[in-house]
Amino acid sequence: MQASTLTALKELALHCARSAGELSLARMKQPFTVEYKTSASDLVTAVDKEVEKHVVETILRHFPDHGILGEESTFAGDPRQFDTLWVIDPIDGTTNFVHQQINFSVSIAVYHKGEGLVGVVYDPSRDEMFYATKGEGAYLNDQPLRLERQVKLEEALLCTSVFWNKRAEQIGIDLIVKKLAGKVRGMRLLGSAALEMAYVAAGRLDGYVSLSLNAWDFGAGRIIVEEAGGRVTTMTGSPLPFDRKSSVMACNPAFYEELQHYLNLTENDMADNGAT
Ligand code: 2AM
Ligand code: CA
Repeated sequence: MQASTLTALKELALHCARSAGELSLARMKQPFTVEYKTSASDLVTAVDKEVEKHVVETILRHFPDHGILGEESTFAGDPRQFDTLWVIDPIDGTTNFVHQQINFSVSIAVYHKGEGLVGVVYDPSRDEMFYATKGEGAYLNDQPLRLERQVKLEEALLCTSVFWNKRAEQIGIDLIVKKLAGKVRGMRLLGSAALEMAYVAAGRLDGYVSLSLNAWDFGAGRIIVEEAGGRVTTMTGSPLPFDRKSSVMACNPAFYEELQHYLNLTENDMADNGAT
């Protein structure tokens, strides 16, 4: 890929994230409809749908042959049929958007033949733009992000998500809540996976572990953490997929090995529990 193409992708991703965030903020001030997707704890609003439509139209106007994997899009085909795939979540943390009006984000990633090229996570309520381009480092509002502090596992502040997949719940409760929370300095749960991963890159959190996330929840955050010098894999240490559900472990590199060893989770443990 040419450097000029990479720059064009980055610029468009930043533009889309900012305009999507501004649209969410504007719509938040007016009444909007909230629907249940699968249950009362799985929400979608008219704003999620409108913002995603706006982002998709903007991308396809510039790059009509690119693919899009978006949370609210009814995507019928195989995402791998496209060389270049945009993985987007118009509002990551919809429940926070509805209840708190803070702690939600726009997440936009660009993958080319499975390789993460651009990741952008924008928090419109605080006007914080986290972004990274492959090989060019990670930034928060143009300030470089670099995970240079040597953090020990017992000094780490970690974050997790609720355990969406019922069958993954047991691993979540046994390993993350009971075992890990007692080992580290503290555990948090903010409710936007993309933002939590961006915070790992920024050193506000030292690590993020979660089961059963969707590709659009971690697609951008993963690139930002890696470009900041962090480690990102599944919870069993495998490379993260870019186009399907997965568990996620993203953290300061100083304790990554110790954390993997401490959890000692095998692919069989995951499979036995139907977890990802
Ligand atoms: P969302 O708000 O875009 O749905 C909350 O802890 C995190 O989990 C958010 O990133 C949220 O994304 C995501 N999430 C919500 N429902 C989910 C589900 N059923 N499966 C996986 N992730 C989900
Ligand atoms: Ca969403």
